[in-house]
Amino acid sequence: MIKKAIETPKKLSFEQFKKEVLNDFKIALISRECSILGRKEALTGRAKFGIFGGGKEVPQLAMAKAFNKGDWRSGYYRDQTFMMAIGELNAQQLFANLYGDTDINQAPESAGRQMNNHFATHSLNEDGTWKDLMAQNNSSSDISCVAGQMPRLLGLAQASNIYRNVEGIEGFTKFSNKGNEVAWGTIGNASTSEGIFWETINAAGVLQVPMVISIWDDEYGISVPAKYHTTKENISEILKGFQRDENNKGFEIFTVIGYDYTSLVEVYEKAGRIAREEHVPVIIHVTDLMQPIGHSTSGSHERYKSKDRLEYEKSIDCNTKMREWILNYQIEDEEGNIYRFVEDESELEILEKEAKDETKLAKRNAWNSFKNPITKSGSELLLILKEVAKNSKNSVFINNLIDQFSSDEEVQVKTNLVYARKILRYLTEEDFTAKTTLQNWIKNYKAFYQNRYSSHLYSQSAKAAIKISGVNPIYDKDSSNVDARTILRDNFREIFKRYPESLIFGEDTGYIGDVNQGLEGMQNEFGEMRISDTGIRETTIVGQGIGMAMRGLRPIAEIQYIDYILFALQTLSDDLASLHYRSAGRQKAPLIIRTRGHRLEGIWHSGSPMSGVNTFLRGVCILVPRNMTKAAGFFNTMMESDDPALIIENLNGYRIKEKQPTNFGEFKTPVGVVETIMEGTDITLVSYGSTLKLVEDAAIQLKQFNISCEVIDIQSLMPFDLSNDIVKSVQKTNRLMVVDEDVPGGASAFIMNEILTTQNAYQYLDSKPVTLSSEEHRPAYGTDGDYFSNRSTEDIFEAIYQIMSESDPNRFKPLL
Ligand SMILES: Cc1ncc(C[n+]2csc(CCOP(=O)(O)OP(=O)(O)O)c2C)c(N)n1
Ligand SMILES: [Mg+2]
Repeated sequence: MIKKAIETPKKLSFEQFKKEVLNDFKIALISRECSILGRKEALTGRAKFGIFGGGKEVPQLAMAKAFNKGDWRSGYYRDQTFMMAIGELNAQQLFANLYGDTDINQAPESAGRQMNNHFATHSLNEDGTWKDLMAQNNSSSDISCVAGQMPRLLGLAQASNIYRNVEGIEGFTKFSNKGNEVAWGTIGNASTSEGIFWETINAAGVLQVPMVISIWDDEYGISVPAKYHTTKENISEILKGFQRDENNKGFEIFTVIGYDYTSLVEVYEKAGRIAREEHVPVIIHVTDLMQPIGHSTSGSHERYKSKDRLEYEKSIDCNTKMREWILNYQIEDEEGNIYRFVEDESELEILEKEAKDETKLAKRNAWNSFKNPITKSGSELLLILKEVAKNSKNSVFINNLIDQFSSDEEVQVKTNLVYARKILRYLTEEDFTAKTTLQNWIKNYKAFYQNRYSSHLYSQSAKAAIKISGVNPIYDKDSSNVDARTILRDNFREIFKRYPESLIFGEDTGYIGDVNQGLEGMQNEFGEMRISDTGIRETTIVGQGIGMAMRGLRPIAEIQYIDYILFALQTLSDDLASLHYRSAGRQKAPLIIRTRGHRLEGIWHSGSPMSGVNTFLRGVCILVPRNMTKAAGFFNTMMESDDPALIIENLNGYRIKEKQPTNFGEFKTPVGVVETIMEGTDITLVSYGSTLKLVEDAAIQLKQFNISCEVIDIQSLMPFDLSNDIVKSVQKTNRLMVVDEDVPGGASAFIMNEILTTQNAYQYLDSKPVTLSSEEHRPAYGTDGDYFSNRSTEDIFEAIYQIMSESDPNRFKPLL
């Protein structure tokens, strides 16, 4: 019996220490076994692809020890051991994810939507409401693009700063305990070459956020060794300039060997403490890691690693090293008693056998859970098909397909559907009960799985943007006309008052109140934590927003001009837009991106790349208000919603006069709803943003030529005209023109497709439907550059006149 505590990490009694070490080792063993068996599952075809965390087990055990409830992880595909060690992943779930099980209870990461080892915990209940994030370990949902986890990591960490320092949000106890939460990032050595890694590091140093970044260094990025990736082949060496000192804030940087269990535990404990207590970011460079089974199932590393290298890697395998350490460990107390973890190797062999057996069982269970519903449906289908064959004149062909179906061993939902749908084709000329049964079976089965794969692109909760009704602005009798920017400003003031969890940040957003003064005076009123300037770094501005929104705050991230959104497009598209979808509705980031665009005059500061954002950002509401009152209304709507949104203000609209409403903070522009701003009978003109003003002017001028235009403001490109109002207009006018300032075939093509084919307007047309867009090149500089690049009122006038002239040349003689 051990009588006294001896010197062990964390001052545990020896028995506690031993228990913890052996428990850790078992997790490492199970994790390794998962990697080995998982690889086989992919190579034998049960899984499509596999990527695993073998060779990086031990440091992840240490990281898990320093991780507290309420903390966040933002990492990548190697972290299975960590997820197991914090209790958020077991072997069965790992295999369910690998098979692509669509049952979220089996495969909680993404319910079959992502490749395996893209980890996630659930922040949301099934109805989209927040869980108590302080009562659980949190992992933000991974993305495959290496380093893509970094911008979000910044925001996850920054949320702690906000919770610690901003007044009025003390009650947000589901999300934070006075900002004591750490965001833990992981990244591979090779991925540190990505620009967003450096952008995030710099921003984290400036912002002094509680993040701990682990760099798992196995000296390779797939087949490419470190000498092609990293200057001096040493990431912590080149990061040294970020080290804090007595005079300057910065990072704390540690380097630690990846198979040295006790040093790792010590370093992680220290790192966690520094980040948590001091809100200082920490980098841990974990060296001497390796890949026991190569990079992924796409290839084998024997192709590109020399024999010597492979031998060397074996010699530094962290699991083997930990095993040796356990075996050789002994400690003596003051009375000369010797303590060991195990008496001899046989104890470890038992542990190893247990790990193997448990993993095998977990794999089998996961496979059965994946397979059973599919084969069960297959059996049901088979009965229906046999009945169909009995009744059909084409039974020879059908029986042939039934035979193929019965012997088809592929376990996929697709297999069932392929045979069912092929057999249905043989029944086009026939009518009997079994046919109806088959038709219904196909419809229901397909709908069930379609939903499993396609739900939750947008919010499905009570706060979905499309469920929030519009509220009109109210005007006094003596409402005056004011500079439109002040409408935004006064509305923002109301937002910041109503939502203490709201904040806005961006380039020139804080001190001067944005480049167009839409936030004039707000920093004075609400403080620098909430209204703040950032560095020039669009991607991490968005990352701040994503991370903070995932932790219950309501950030508004400002991208100064829409032209520069391209810098952030990767993060917006890969991370923000896909978050709710890829987590099957279990994570959300209700972030608002504020930007300004359209018409200024110059290749940049003038763009309207709407087709780009509209295509890349499915999952985000794309809102294109025609004036600042409409824009303010969209901010109010989106603050009530849990969908993310991009709101594009008109760059040339800030100094235009608009009537001042009285109900700031309350009027709401509805999402997915168009507005008819001029009624007419000859042609429907559809546009959005600043072009709309030109369309309106042209329509007024055309009145004098007896051409009556109906002008519709789209307002919301995505979602688009949910009640199909545009087709109702075309039904009346029988003519259609879409005008915008994107490239030809850009957003106008999307809009035209929606109207003609989704809304079926093609059947009401008497004239060719026309799109009028800008030139293919970017808009040239100056007034004339604009005139020759974008469409002018004259262009719009003539294009409409031309349509009318073609339909009635006698009445409308050609102009040119
Ligand atoms: C942006 C991006 N580029 C390329 C890839 C393809 N890719 C996947 S993993 C990988 C290597 C990553 O190496 P490293 O960061 O060292 O991590 P490791 O796999 O070695 O742990 C590459 C190039 C990707 N997923 N994302
Ligand atoms: Mg690597």
